[in-house]
Amino acid sequence: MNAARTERLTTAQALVRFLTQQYVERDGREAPFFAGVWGIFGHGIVGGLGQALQQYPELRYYLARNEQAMVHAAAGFARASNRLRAFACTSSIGPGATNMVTAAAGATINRLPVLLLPGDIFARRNVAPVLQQLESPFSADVSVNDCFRPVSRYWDRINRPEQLITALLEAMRVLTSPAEVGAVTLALPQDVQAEAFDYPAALFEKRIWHVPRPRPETALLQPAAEWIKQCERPLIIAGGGVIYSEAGEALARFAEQTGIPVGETQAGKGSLSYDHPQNLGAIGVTGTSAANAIAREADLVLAIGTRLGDFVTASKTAFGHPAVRFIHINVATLDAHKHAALPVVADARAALEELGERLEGWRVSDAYRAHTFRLKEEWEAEVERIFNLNHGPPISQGEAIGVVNAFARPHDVVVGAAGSLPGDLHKLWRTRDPKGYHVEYGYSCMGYEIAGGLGVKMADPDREVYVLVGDGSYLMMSSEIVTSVQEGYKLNVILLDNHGFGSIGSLSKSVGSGGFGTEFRFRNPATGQLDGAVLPIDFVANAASMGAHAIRAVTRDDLHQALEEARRQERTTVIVVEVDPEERVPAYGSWWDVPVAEVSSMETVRQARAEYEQALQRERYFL
Ligand SMILES: Cc1ncc(C[n+]2csc(CCOP(=O)(O)OP(=O)(O)O)c2C)c(N)n1
Ligand SMILES: [Mg+2]
Repeated sequence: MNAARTERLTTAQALVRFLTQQYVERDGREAPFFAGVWGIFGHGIVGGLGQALQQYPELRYYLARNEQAMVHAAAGFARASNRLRAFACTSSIGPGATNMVTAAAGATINRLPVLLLPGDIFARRNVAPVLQQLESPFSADVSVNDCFRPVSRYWDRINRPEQLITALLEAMRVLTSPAEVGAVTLALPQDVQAEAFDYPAALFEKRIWHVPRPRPETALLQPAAEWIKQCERPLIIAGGGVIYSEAGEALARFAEQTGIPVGETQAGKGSLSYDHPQNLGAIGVTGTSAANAIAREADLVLAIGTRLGDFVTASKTAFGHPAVRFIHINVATLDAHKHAALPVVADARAALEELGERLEGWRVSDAYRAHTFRLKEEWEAEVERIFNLNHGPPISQGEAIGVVNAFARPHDVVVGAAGSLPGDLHKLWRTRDPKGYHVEYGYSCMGYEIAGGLGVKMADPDREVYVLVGDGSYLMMSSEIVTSVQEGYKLNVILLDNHGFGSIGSLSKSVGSGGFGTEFRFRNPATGQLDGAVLPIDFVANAASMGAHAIRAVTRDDLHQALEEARRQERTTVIVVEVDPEERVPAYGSWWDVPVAEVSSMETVRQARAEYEQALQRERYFL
């Protein structure tokens, strides 16, 4: 290799050339890291990155309809690929860029790699202010792209062509690190993108990034094994880290060997097949009666690869044993130390294997096992009850989920994000494949569903993708139906229409506000409020107008037939089902801290506040 050899390229051309040469390797399997670049061009990138993408079609360009949506698609793709593949996303300067901020936050919170390449204001400054420039009276070096700083795990602005050289290596370090991963932003001033520079040819050689499986320290494994041997009622919480690490089989072996039952977080659902006798299902606010009962009694919690967010911990009320202790296997120290856990900073699979060896011959008591099996059976009976309600029409959302679940094949994927669906799916969906459940619940971002589902489909087109979306989320962002039609990636979208924000409506009732402002109704001249007739929204016509095959289903049978019809379709199909907002899936012994007004003129609020103050007493510190 001649270190002095250079290639004269624009900054944008160099960037694209570099991206085509990045590979990742884990467990000896190697693959290109970038699947392409999503983008919506504007004056901020059309002559820079736009030109480079045209010149190098080996990095495929995907035209999206909304910048937020394309970053969701990129995040969905990365999650479905166990973070071993990713997309870059490029936008013009100004509104195109800031449209990406929401989904960038979602990617970072969900620990997913996405490379963001927003155009930026001129580095040379002389023509400022340019169209869409945010002017700051105290600095010429501030632009709207500074909004990406808190939502990125790495951020840089490429004010000179040669800055790209070091920035790209930093970007790749973060994007391929299981512990540091999140959105990475390289803001690209529009003049610099088009500027030529003599780049070292070595920058464009194939580069393989090894994705590590850090092994646990003996000094921590030893006490971890001791703690487990000393406890009587242990519980495993399986988070997304189990799935990203492809540790499902190691977890099953560990659980079978030790007899410890498992609860799953949203990101961790699918770690074990739903019918594994030790899988108690969802845990936390949206958890099952079985997992939540065991959490209340557990004297030791072995958390694996979870953020331990408030939905998992039921706002720190889930764990009731006075002497409960935590062991946390996690690649990220940020997570491993939560709840003052014994922080086993390591890859999930590596740690489970080594911990399993140290627990050879140890097992929970038969009485405890029998107890967990009983709870599991009770829970499965409850799912059957909900799936077979035969309510309405309008049918219940729970039974609609049952119909879709029974119809989907084991390796198909259900996708969801916000509203009442994540809770219902977390509880009810019977997952039979580690990649079969994909609900975005780190950011719970309305609008993720269809866009994220597109990314999931692109990651593995052999799977049917079932996007379950509420009417509210659909209205917020359904634009990527067009993109799915454009690219020939078929989605099955099941739109559950309850005429408004069912989830927030019931939350509003629980804080004493009676559902105020959460239903999709006409303004009523008599009251001045939004309590008129239900808004007539024709979702079937709306979906059809974007090129989807659209079907209305009223009964359970209709829904089943519509799913059959969708399976025969080659293009995205949207099935619209009205569901009864009053027939909800209940909560199972859990609580979520949503503050209630301390003083109010309304009796319902005062009542809710009194209950709230009671419930707050159960929140704990784990020190
Ligand atoms: C972008 C965004 N805005 C607002 C919210 C707050 N929020 C959570 S769920 C929800 C209502 C969702 O309505 P819909 O999709 O119809 O689902 P439903 O609650 O009816 O099941 C709202 C407004 C959010 N999660 N994301
Ligand atoms: Mg709704």
